[in-house]
Amino acid sequence: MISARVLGVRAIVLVVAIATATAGCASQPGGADRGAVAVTTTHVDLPKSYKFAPASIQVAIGSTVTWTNSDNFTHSVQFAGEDAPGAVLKPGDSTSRTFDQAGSFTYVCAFHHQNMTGTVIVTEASGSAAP
Ligand SMILES: [Cu+2]
Repeated sequence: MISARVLGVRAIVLVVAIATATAGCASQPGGADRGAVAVTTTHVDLPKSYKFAPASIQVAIGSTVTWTNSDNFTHSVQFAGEDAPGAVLKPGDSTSRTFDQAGSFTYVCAFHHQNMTGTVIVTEASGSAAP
């Protein structure tokens, strides 16, 4: 009888462990985004080669974000729903955009959209970290 009770406790522990693991997975939609944590900044660099850094940023509503092309190639910043190629950035060029709406805005480089994608997360609360 004692062994049966121990087994029961173990079963409960196992169930809790599985539930915790499942909850952990559910909080990370996509899975492929692991490591792409949004950085709080208004400056995105385009370093060598073919990338936005950081690729995912978070800003307060009303912020102006600036992209600077530090690469040796021409790139662009084209937001979803915009005509290609969006804002074209030759080496050394920069472009800015002000975000007056909260939300998650994705963009690509129209010339290298398979390698170069980015996201701007605009939060309602100014200056504080959103949940
Ligand atoms: Cu590009």
